[in-house]
Amino acid sequence: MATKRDGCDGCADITCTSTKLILAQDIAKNVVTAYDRVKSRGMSACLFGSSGTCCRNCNMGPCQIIDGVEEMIGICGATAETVAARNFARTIAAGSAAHTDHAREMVKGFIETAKGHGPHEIKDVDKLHKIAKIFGVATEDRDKNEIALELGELALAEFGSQDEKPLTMLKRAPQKRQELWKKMGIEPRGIDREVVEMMHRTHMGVDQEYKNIMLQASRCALSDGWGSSMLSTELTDIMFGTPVPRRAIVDMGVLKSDQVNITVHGHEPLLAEALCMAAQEQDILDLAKKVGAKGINLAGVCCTGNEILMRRGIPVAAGFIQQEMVLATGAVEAMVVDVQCVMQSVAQVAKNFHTDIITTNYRAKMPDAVHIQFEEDAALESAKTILKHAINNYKKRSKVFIPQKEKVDVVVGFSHETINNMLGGSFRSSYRPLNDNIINGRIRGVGAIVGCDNYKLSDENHEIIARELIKNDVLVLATGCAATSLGKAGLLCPEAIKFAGPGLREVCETVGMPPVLHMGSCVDNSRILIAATEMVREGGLGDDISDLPAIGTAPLWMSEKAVAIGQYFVASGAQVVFQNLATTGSKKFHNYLLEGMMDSYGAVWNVAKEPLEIARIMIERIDAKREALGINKQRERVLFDMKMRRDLDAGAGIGDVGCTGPQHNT
Ligand code: NFS
Ligand code: SF4
Repeated sequence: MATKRDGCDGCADITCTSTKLILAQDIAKNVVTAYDRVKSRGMSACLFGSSGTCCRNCNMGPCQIIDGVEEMIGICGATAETVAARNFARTIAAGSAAHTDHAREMVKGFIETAKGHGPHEIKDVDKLHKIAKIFGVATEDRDKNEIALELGELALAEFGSQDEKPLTMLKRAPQKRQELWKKMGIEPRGIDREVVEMMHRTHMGVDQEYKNIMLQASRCALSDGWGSSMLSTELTDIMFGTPVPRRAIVDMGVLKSDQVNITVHGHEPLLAEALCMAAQEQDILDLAKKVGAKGINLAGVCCTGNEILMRRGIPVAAGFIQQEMVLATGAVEAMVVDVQCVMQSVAQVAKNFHTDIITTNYRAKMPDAVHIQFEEDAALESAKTILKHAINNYKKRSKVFIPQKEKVDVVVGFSHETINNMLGGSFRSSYRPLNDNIINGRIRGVGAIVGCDNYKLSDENHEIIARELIKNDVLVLATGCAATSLGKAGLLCPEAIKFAGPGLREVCETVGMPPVLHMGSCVDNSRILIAATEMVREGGLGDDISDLPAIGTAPLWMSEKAVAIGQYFVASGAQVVFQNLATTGSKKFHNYLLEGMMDSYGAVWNVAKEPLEIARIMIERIDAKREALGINKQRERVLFDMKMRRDLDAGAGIGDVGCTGPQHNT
């Protein structure tokens, strides 16, 4: 069993200053964290598990396969490549399922909103019209709720569709990519169906040809990226507002010593939005006063944090690896959780304090937590019940320690629409200036840093990669816990342009944007697909996503969702770099991911351990694309002429938006 270290002696591998400060406190002395568990396990993992060649898909096994050793294939004859591909594909199916179940809830919430039920309303009518058009829903002379209802029902039908016709959002992709998917027979049909087919095909005795397994894995992943995740992002934007740039704070120091602190952890913004609304109601504020608190302080953890950060400017207290630490401050009255990335250990950490873990979703319960079901049809009432429970805990609070390192401002809210407006101006918004600056070489290319953090690897890796990229004039897009980590590192503010290379700095300075753009939560990686498509459509950078000087990485991936994202990026033509993949046990299959997929998709998976090596691969791939496009020569420095400067100045830079600040403390 893992034991707690003395003080902070063993914290050398923890890079977060706030985490170190908290763990060094007396009040945290009995807190056992995942860092301790990583240490006490000695980090040794089963060789077969970590190389992808352990199969327990039937009861003749488990079979541990050794590549190339004849007597070490499966009892059923399954080879290393079959088993590794099946395991990899199942990881993708699980990741897609998580995004899909989340998205389904958002679409159902959207339909209820369109019906006029619940506390929310249709906020972004422009986007409603845009998405309605994609779905063939008439918009002229129609009430917004009527349009939304028809759209919502069509969207919901895509989950269970049994038609052979491709998902509607696929037609947003570049024409050439759509044709490729069609030719390969991997256009996703029903969103749920692709997960079911993936599970079926990886069942004992079904698909036993690794390339064929990966065709379905691509279709399943595409049903996530261009299906469920994209629906979730777009319909959530329509309901809660498309993010616009705003300033906020990211750190555990956002907890307040004189307020009721409630951290919202998980993924579905319906719960978080309802909590934000309920926290502003007078009866709730009165109750907080009655127990002696000055107010209610909501703070986000993980992707739910990113959702409310992007749309409301509510601070993010912690990314994935700080979820236990935020409780170890003793300052949290309740951690309200829904689904995904919530570690079972938080309930044990909470036991050291007055904190309650409140589970809210019937799908996700936990021993030692309090369950208060969040009823979507009575969202505000449910949210109030949850808040009241938290407020009542305030009186039980004893000693707290809130780390007060210098707080770092972040600027967030870079939806693909924002990027469009910022660069092109709101009246003639376009990706033209971005494309032009890539073509003339001021911006070398685009690098996406996405995904989780992971206790087994240093949190600093995100920062090292991002710094190296921006230093080399690569514009960075970030989502998920990677974005939180880059925010804490101070790279999400316009001041970070001092770390950028001269070309990128010049563009960012003129527009007033940071060199690292926070695009949202993990489902919002679908925004990156649209941004990439817009760049293709704008012209001058090839005619498919695979032609763009752009590449993604999820260096500290932990969740199965990250692998689903990786595969939908690759199947969409965007290369990815991961720190490791559990596929090395089959040479054939591993090489297929790293090289073989290039012929089919024009993109592959890359693997590199060290952060600087990851950055190097990203820059090399970007340069290779520049070369193929014939724009590598233009990188000799071009100074802005007055016309270009004026054009960029006309963009809706963050200077125009100003600081909207958090809206939760009253
Ligand atoms: Ni993405 Fe979000 Fe974070 Fe990773 Fe988990 S919170 S959906 S999976 S750990 S980025
Ligand atoms: Fe072993 Fe084949 Fe069963 Fe897998 S499916 S456990 S390889 S017998």
